[in-house]
Amino acid sequence: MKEQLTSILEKTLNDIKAAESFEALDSIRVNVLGKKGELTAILKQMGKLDPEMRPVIGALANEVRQTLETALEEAKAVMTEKATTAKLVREAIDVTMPGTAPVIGKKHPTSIVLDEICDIFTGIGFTIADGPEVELDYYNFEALNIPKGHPARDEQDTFYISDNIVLRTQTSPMQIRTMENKKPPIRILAPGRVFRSDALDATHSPVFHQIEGLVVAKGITMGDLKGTLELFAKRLYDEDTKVRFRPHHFPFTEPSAEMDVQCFKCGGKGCSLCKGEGYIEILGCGMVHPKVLEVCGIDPDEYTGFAFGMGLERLVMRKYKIDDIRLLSENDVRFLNQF
Ligand code: 2U9
Repeated sequence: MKEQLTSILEKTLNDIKAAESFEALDSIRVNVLGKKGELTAILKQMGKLDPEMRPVIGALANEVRQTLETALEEAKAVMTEKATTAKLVREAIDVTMPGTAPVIGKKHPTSIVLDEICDIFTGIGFTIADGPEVELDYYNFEALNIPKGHPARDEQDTFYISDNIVLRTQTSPMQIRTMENKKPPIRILAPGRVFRSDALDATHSPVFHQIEGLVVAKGITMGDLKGTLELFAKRLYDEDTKVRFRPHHFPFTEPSAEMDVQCFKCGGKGCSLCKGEGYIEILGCGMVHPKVLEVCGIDPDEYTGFAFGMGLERLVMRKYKIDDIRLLSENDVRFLNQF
């Protein structure tokens, strides 16, 4: 029995050394030290021994049990240490690595130009006016000297909600509403969405943005109009930008004009951007028609004013050389990420 105990001790110590997992250690513990283990089986044969041998073998058996339990604990501790170290290495975070920058939104090119233009005019004393997109025919046409049947109505293909309600075709109605409710001096900028029943294609959209301006006070002249709009062009493009005014006609202004800026790409020589003209049209303007002042209760003999209007997408497309207006409303991030 002594030899059996010694060989169990040697074999099991070797098995413990060779074990590579907690499960392996556990099965050694069960197979040797468990109720049905090898050591327990030997101890059950103690009754067969001579009485004087029992204490000797019992002591040896306890010593073997103790040695094996200590060996199992130590092996488990070493295995635990190794597992912890491996986990720490595996899950280590290099805190010196640069963080992953969160993807942030970008300002839309139309908003960039809109804000630029609003800043220019608020910077010289204009206030921003806002108003309804669904408008009465009166404010969109009649009050602007465009009575029913006037050819200007045909030019502007209009979305009619009902006989007297339209989707506004320009932001002028806000200016009428302001003149009805506010005594001069008036200096307002009216940006906003407008609607025309044009088919959507590379250069037309049924929904686009307009920015209109209105100044009404005593003694306002065409010189004030030209000076204000020239300053606007120089701040929007650059100080050397030249402007020119060409006579035009609008029902709500008299005299009327269109303002061109010298092509910022070729400096006036003529190129693809300005189609060889050397100048690019950016807005329409004129002195507010006396009938428009009158209909708002402003005496045209006491007050005069000027007004202007520009298509925002047109300016954005020129500035960023965008050849398809649909890109400005399709929310394609590959396009928007460039700004
Ligand atoms: C009031 C009186 C007059 C606004 C004006 C224009 C000239 C003009 C177009 C530019 C391109 C519209 O987007 S567009 O198609 N507008 O050329 N607009 S004067 O005149 C007003 C506005 C309000 C009470």
